[in-house]
Amino acid sequence: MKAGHLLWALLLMHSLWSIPTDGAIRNYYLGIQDMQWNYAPKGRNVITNQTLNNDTVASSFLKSGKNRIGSSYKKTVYKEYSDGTYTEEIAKPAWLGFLGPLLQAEVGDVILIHLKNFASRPYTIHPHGVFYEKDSEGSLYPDGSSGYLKADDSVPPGGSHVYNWSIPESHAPTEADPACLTWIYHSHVDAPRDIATGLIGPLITCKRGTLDGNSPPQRKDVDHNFFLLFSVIDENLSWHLDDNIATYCSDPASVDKEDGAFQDSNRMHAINGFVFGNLPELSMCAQKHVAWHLFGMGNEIDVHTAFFHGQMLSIRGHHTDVANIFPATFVTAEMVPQKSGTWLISCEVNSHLRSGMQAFYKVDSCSMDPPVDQLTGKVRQYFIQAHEIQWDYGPIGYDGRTGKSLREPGR
Ligand SMILES: [Cu+2]
Repeated sequence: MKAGHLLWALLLMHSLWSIPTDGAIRNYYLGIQDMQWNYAPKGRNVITNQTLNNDTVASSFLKSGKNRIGSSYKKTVYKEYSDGTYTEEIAKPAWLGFLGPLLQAEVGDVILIHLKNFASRPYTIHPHGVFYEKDSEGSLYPDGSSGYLKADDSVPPGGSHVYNWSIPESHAPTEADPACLTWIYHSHVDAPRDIATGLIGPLITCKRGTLDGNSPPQRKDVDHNFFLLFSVIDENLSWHLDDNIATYCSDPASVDKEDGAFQDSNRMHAINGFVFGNLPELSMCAQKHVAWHLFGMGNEIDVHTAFFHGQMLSIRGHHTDVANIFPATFVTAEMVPQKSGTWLISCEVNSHLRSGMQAFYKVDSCSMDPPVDQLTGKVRQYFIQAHEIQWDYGPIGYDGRTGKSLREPGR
């Protein structure tokens, strides 16, 4: 080993182990890997139960053709392994889609991410919601750092880096916060393109005593823990766009990458990378405590209103049934489902709902007795009929501001 390399290694070891912790040291072995991803593995619109041949909207995103990629894309994602040999992959729930594995820690803990890049471009891992120093930020920008402080900024193909993150009291959930806060991690060499390519995953930081000692740790305070990314994933930004055109379009030469209709066909209105109800079932028991960790990423189109049909959510101490999600916002919602059945989660933004941003969640009774009906109020009846009417948006007939008639042509 050259003297310079030895110095780097020593400085790196110093930076890794010098943070004192009274909590656990949580090691995660993450490999960055290429994969093929299908946004609609069931091959149909599950919400309307239509085949693609009978559904012009769904097929405009999902059917491949002469100059259309269709439902499958090459992506690059984070995968978790059991140790530093990166040979045994740790399974994750199917509903997580292409998201990376769940990372979790308590206040006082240190998270060590052993990242290895098996893909063909430089990538990193950059977290939200935890403490890190310059050697563990994972973001490439001109911050004046150099030497070993720069090694985290871009991990080349075949390279690796250990990122050291911690959860000091300054980053802890407050008394008024839920037991675990919702965060994410993602690659940040070119963040918009890295994330569109698939490099994003969930992270939670919890109050002390929330996680049990199992591997992986389970939360003691809730019965179910779900993570949903609402994002119009823009495959036009993916590093693999040219690859995907070459692989999936039957006449790649006919593709015009600047064509608006082609670009629209690659904007996948997804929840965890699934569209049109293809998200594998999110199952839970009635009367149990459910934590929903919701987050958004993307562009100005990524204004999402996630409506959980049939149940009530609690967000920041308020009851609601819709969660507001914007790019890089992280929402922790709690639910105690009251009624069993299959229920819809849909983004209420019209064009998003129409373009497939919907999924099902299933509440089973799990032999839990329903709560005793304690309603003591009145029964209030309303008799409502639907009518067709003629509606006039300007009944006074003139512009109230200018006084000019609304009826004259050209006004
Ligand atoms: Cu939306």
